Amino acid sequence: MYVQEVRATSLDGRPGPLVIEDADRLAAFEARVAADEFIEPKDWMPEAYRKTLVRQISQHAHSEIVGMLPEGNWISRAPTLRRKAILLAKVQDEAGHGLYLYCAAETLGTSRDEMTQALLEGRAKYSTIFNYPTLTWADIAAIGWLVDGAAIMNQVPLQRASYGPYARAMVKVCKEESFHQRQGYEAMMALAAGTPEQKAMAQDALDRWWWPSLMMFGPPDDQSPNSEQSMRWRIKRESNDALRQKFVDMTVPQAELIGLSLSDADLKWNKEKGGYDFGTPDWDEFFAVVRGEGPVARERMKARRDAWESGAWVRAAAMAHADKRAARFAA
Ligand code: BYC
Repeated sequence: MYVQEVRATSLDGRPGPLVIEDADRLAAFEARVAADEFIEPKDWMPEAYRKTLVRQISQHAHSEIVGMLPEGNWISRAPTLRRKAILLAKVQDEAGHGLYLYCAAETLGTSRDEMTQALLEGRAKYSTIFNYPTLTWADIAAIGWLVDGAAIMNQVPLQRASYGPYARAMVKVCKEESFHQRQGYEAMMALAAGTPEQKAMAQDALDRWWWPSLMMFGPPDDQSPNSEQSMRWRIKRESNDALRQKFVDMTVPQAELIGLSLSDADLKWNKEKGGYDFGTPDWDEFFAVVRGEGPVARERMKARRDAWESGAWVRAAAMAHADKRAARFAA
């Protein structure tokens, strides 16, 4: 039997213990991935693959849950009953996405408690986009249109991720995100066709959310330490830059159609490339937000911490109830 030493990475990015992997099993695993077979929870997998998945899926789950905060903040201030009903449904969907994703991550041997602790202690990340404030109603429209639009672009390829539970969770998530994107665009369209003040509010929201939306796809490919391995394992199917380009190409005509402009002097159609050239996001800002220095990062983490602490009695009651039922069945 051939063996191979693999240095696993811990959840917070520190080098983990040396793991001795069986080279035959590793080769069989890589062949299955290359043949586009799904890897399932009980299948053998390299430790580094498992850790990478826990990192990405848990961060994805945290993003869904933290992402409820900026929108939830506007439920009571939605301008009409129809908009309120739509926003309520959308925020509930995000909670559902978080739950499917936590469940998918749990199939890899971690627990909800461990993942939550990693978030609350700053060892696990959530999407940079949710560290920006929602100042006006138009921000809610912009989030639906741009943030959910970027999320779909990123998540459609994840439906073919090599890990079965993650890929399958993405199928339902993508269907719902598609509705989210459309309702956001429709709300933005209504504002852009409204009074001059409403149109100015829509334009202001677009100006503030455009660049952070481009940052959602992650750092440029040449500064993305995880991409190469994740692409080889077919967790990621397309690179950060490729998805960012697709998002720009999809969104520019949508902005034009409703008479809004994108705040990018370098934006122009490139005939040879068949896509738009566009400016460079402020990557220093991106890395600062990733480090936890975003404009409302403290408020977001405080809200999560408070929710976890004030929900402790609910978790304890649910566990006590489950224990009682188990004891009754065992008797
Ligand atoms: N924000 O090597 P890279 C939603 C980190 S929620 C924060 O390219 P990777 C919604 C990255 O983690 C949908 N951190 O990493 C919800 C890595 O650090 P670590 C959210 C970021 O993983 C409610 C380092 O930078 N979607 O739609 O190969 C309401 C280097 O990056 C970000 C997902 O979570 C970022 N934007 O690729 C409305 C999608 N970008 O972990 C809407 C799933 C990078 O090594 N995730 N970093 O310490 C992914 O597809 C990938 O993880 C990423 C990054 C493309 C984001």
